[in-house]
Order: sequence, then structure tokens, then C-alpha cells
Amino acid sequence: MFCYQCQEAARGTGCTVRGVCGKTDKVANLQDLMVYTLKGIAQIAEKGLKAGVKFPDADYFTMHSLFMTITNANFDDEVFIAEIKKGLKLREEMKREFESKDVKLEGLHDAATWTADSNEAILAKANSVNVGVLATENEDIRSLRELITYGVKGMAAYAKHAYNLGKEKEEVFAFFTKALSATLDEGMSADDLVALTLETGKYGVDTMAMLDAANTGAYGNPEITEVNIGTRNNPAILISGHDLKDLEQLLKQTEGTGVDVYTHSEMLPAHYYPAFKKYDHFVGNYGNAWWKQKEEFESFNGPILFTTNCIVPPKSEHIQRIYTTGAAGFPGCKHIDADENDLKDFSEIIEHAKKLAPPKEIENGKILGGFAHNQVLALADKVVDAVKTGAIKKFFVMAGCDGRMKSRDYYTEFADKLPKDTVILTAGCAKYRYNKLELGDIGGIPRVLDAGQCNDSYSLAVIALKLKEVFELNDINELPIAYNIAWYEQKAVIVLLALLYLGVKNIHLGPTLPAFLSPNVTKVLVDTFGIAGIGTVDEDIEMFMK
Ligand code: FS2
Ligand code: SF4
Repeated sequence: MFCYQCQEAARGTGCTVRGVCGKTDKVANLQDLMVYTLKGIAQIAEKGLKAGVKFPDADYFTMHSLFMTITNANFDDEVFIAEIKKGLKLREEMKREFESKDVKLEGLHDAATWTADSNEAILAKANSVNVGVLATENEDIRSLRELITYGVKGMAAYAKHAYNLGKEKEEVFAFFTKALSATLDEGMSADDLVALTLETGKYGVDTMAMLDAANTGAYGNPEITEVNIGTRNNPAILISGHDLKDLEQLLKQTEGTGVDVYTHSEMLPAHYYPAFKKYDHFVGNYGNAWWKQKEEFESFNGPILFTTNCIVPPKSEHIQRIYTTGAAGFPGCKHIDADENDLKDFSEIIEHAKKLAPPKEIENGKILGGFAHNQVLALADKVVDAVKTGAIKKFFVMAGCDGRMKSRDYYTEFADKLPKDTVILTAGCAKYRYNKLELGDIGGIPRVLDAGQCNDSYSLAVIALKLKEVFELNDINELPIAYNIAWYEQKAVIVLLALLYLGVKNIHLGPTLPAFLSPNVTKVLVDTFGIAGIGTVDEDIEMFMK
């Protein structure tokens, strides 16, 4: 195996024996073969687009299977083998479609032609070096191909949540096809791939806007909300991940059963949506960011439902309490699929919860959130006044991800030491590094404004664009906003590319720069966009406040 797609890549270069995330060599290789197969499908689909032949099944398949390969989403080798088989079958159907139209398919890559007639043959192909990251020898081309692939993975995740709520865009699907197919194209130069990287950012913006419209269209605009972090004395289910449609179905099915529902990690912002406030048994948020789940699942006592990443390989005694759905999966954990009407039956989890003890309280009190674009723009006058009078000197976008590395203590210290006339704008699980600190407010404006999940970084961009308009500036970079973003997995990659596309410069990225950026590609990002890493808290604050 060789994997360097996340921030925790071993030694800052790549995992080669077993993932730091817990991904086995077998699963890593199968994920590579999954992506390779999707690239082959994309190459055929792209030829189809040119010949006027469309493949909606391939669009859906690509979106879903890419999502499965995101860090901490799916650890189940058998699921990947089954999915690869589906991909091969789909690919042959696509080829037959061309034949039926008398269109010749020529110049196909091995990714579009390889076959396997058994699980062993699939595993053998997965183990061969020519399907993985290192198959591309030139390190800059490899770096750009992977940067694009990871961006598209993040985009696929967001597109899938929107799709679950009935929203899709043909252009986004067409971009998956274009981008994945381009990563097989030996004729694409480094410059071509740099241009495609920026285009990936454009579609990242479109996809996040689509998801924002899907979430707010279905559940209303997030509003200022105090979220309880204590517990009640009823049996309960903990729901994690990002999918609001899954949450809605769980809330409906648990209503009146005596079983409470709590959110974990990235599901916290669900409490900010008006539509979920009517459920009295939707009690609050339990615990912290994803990487603390082993201890927190122990004390939670009840069953846990993962709707997406981030899964930490569970202790064996917790496996029978963990359920997965959608793109998520872990061997031994029960997976719940939707039926033909797109409904998921969570009754088994509910019955399971009734037999288990209520959660043990690990903290209590409330945390504040719900500052997505609509809510912040409703407070725009107040915010603009505070900037004009100098009460707010600067905003710090600290969106992104949390992770287990000790070096992430930087973000807690950074938030804590920021001057009191600054405001943090956050989204994603990065917030858990500072959302329980007492940072106070500025004239009633809290010093930490949480917009929501990682995809709600889009909200922060909308807010910045609005402020640019209000202050009549020509450039988004003239605003008193600094970007100090923490990244971990591939959704953060699409968020970063989206911000670059919107023209944001001088983003600081930490706790380390991506292992998949070669020195030359890093140089392009530094020279063109002023991307930088992080230093010490004191030096960085001084630099940002200049
Ligand atoms: Fe956090 Fe993990 Fe949100 Fe990422 S819970 S790192 O999936 O996408 O952020
Ligand atoms: Fe390593 Fe991250 Fe890849 Fe897991 S996802 S194998 S931790 S680089």
C-alpha cells in the first residue's frame, strides 16, 4: 500500500504498512483499485459525453464509490470487492451502449479495460503497483493528479448529501468525469493539471452551494442555538457523520419510543436547523471531535449510527453497538441500506438502544452555534458597525478538521491567545479545539461563530463576499479576515480549492502541509496564492495582526 491522502500520513510522507487511520494494506489497495476503476469508467463516460451518450448510472456510482474511499469512511474489504465488481459490470454495460450505437471506443487505458473473474483476481490487481498512487512516476504530475482526485473525492461527498435531499447538477457529474479521466491522460502537462486544479475549486464552490441549498431548503436556515452537552436518563442513540437526511429519518423513527438521540462530532450543527428543533427527544451533542470516539462511545452506552466518516476502528467490544449507513462501513458492524423508496429502517438500532443503559454524563452546559450565512447576514449591521468602530479588529477563519496529532493543541492555544477584539469564524470539526473555551463576546457578538459542518465553510465564503460588497472593496483580500485553516481529510481539500477559486489569498494551512504536495507544486501554491504553513502561536498571531 501507499497512501498519503490525509494529514496524518505516516512520517509526513505516506502510510506504507498500515494506515495511521487503521486502514489495512488490503483495504488501501482495494480503495486504490476502486478509484482506478472509476477513472476507467470516467474515460468511457467522457467519450460518451463527446458522442452524446449519457450514463446517469455511472454518475451516481462514481459519486457514491468515491465517497467510500475518503479517509475514515469505509474500512470493509468485502464491500470494496463488491463495489469494484459492480463497477466492472457497469463499465461493460457502458461499452455495450456504445456498440449498440455503432460508436467505436478507441484508445482506452488499462483502467477502462482490465477485468477479473474472481475475488482473488481482484485482489491481485489491487496489489499490483500500476493501479496505485505511485504508478505515476513524475512526482509533480503525481502530486497534481492526486490533488485533483482528492478534491473530487471531497466534492463527491458533498454532492452525495445534496443528492440524498433531491438536489443534483449535471455539470458537477460531468466534472467528475472530466477530472477523473484527465488523471489518466498522459497528454496533460503540469500546467494543464494546475488549471484543472483551479477548475476543481470552481466546481467545489458549486457543489457546496448546492448542498447549502439542499440543507436549508429541506430544514430551514441555521439559527443561533444553544446546544445542550449534558445528558438525560433515557436510553439513547448517538448519530455521527454529516448526513442530515439520515438524521431526519432517525428522529422520525425514534419519536415516541422513549429513545433519545444525541449528535456526535460533525453532526452537532444539525441542532441549528429549525426543522429538527421540534423533536423533544433530540437532546444534544455528546462528546467531541471524531478522534475521541473510543472513550466517548464507551461512556455513551447506547448504539451509534455512522452516516459518513470519520470512523475510528472500534474496540472489539463496541463493534456490535456500531451501525453504518451510506458510504460508511466497518467489518462486523451492521450496515443499513435504503429500500427502493429511499427509506432506511432504523428499528433494529432503536430496539437495541432500549436494551442498553442511558449515556453517562461526561460534561454539561451549553455550546453556541448556528452562524451560517443567513443568520450572520441578519446581524450584518451589528457586525459592520463593530468593524467600523474598531470593536472588531479582525476575523479569523479557523474552519476545517480536527485530528489526533498533539500538534493540533496549537489551535486551542491560538484561539485562546487571540486578542479580545478578534472573532473566530469556524465550520467543521476543527471547532472542537476551542468551542468550549470561555472566549466571551464583543458587544453581544460571540467571539466564536460556528457556521456548521465542514461543507458550511461555504457560508463563511458567502459572508466574506457580502462584507466585501458592504465595505465596497474590490478584492476579498482587502477585508480584515485572516485564514488559519486546519485540515485532515479530502473534504478539506475541496474546501481549500474552493477558497482559492474564490480568490482568497494567504491561507495558512496546518498542522502540516499535505504530504501529497511535491516541492514544485507547493511552490506554485505559495507563489500564486501565498499558501503557507503554521509557525508558533505567538509568532503567528503577531504576523496575522500586523
Ligand atoms: Fe471532521 Fe472527519 Fe467534516 Fe472531515 S469528522 S475530519 O470527516 O469532513 O470534518
Ligand atoms: Fe495514512 Fe491517511 Fe491514508 Fe489512512 S488515509 S492510510 S492515515 S494517509
